Amino acid sequence: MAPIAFYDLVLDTPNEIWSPNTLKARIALNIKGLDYETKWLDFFGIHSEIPDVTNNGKRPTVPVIVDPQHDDKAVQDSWEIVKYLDKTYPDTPPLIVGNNEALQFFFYNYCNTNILFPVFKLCVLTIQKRCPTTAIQEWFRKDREAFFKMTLETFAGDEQVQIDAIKSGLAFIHTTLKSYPYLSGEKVGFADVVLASCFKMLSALRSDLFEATFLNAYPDTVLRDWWNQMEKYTKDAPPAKPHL
Ligand SMILES: N[C@@H](CCC(=O)N[C@@H](CS)C(=O)NCC(=O)O)C(=O)O
Repeated sequence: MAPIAFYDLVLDTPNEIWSPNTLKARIALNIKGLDYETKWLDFFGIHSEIPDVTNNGKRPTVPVIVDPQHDDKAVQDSWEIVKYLDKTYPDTPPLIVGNNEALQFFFYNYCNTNILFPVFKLCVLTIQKRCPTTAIQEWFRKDREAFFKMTLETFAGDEQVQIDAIKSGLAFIHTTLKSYPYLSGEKVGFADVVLASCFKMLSALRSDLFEATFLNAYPDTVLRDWWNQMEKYTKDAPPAKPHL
């Protein structure tokens, strides 16, 4: 059977997994053990190719998946992709478990504001430098500076301020993981997918800050133990099934 086509965003290093939005869809595919093939696009490729894939008139972004098992259905947006995969592949591990869709959506938004936003500030200058061509570097700076209404350097701000913000955003996450193996309870769920995408982004783009900011944010192994369970889902294919 043809694999699901999964569109991801590349910087200057082929096959490098780093983007927090595409990671949410990738981690979901990996937890579910679904077969997929990554199609790497740079920022310009997103704008030239995705409109023809999605045909929905929306601003082109990744992740997008195209599912050949279901009439080549195209789904855009990580949250929509995870809901689609749960519904379409009910025999795979569900990520929005039971009747908790709104709670998972709450955590997704919590994490975007309190963890991903400061992580993005720590990474933004690296992303800009590592866009694969000078033209894309210039476009990225212009586009984001117009959006944030300030220079990227001003937006990035003081690293310690971002690290402190992440630590405070992690407080109740840490409390939760002291009592449960996953943020979603006994089994991995979408909240874990969302947080893991932030961990992976920082470890890929700012490995110099990763341990101190996330793994050693608290003087115990709670966050490290959780990451040890999650990291295997951030790779380019589902983890190998154990031989029985
Ligand atoms: N809410 C969307 C956000 C997607 C998004 O912003 N993706 C970025 C890559 S990380 C993108 O495609 N940007 C294209 C652009 O900036 O023009 C999701 O979760 O899928």
